[in-house]
Amino acid sequence: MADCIFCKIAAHEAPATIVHEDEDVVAFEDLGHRAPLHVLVIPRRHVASLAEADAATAGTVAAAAARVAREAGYAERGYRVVTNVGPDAGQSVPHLHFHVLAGRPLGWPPG
Ligand code: DGP
Repeated sequence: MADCIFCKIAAHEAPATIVHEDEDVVAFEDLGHRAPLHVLVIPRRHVASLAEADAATAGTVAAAAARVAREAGYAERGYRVVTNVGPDAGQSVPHLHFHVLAGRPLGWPPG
């Protein structure tokens, strides 16, 4: 999608610190860094949110999120994977992304 910042990151047309990429997904550090590990995992193909993703896309992104956490060393200690959908959840970028957060105790419920 032409004016989507995450599509541009996936196409290497905008800067990002990419920690993993393959033909289906790209994982890169979140600019906001809310935890020692804060990575966003996105599908390369533009999908606005989880509400519009098919099962294969959602599953591929979820599996990649777990892989990012595992490869960063948080499999035992734990981590959180969350995706915001729509305005009440605070979704600010309309391209499906799973946040992977780890490295500190994560409060529950989230704000
Ligand atoms: P959400 O609020 O769930 O839509 O999360 C969007 C996240 O995307 C937010 O934590 C900040 C991050 N973000 C927004 N623009 C950029 C960008 O250009 N580069 C990177 N690395 N992260 C971004």
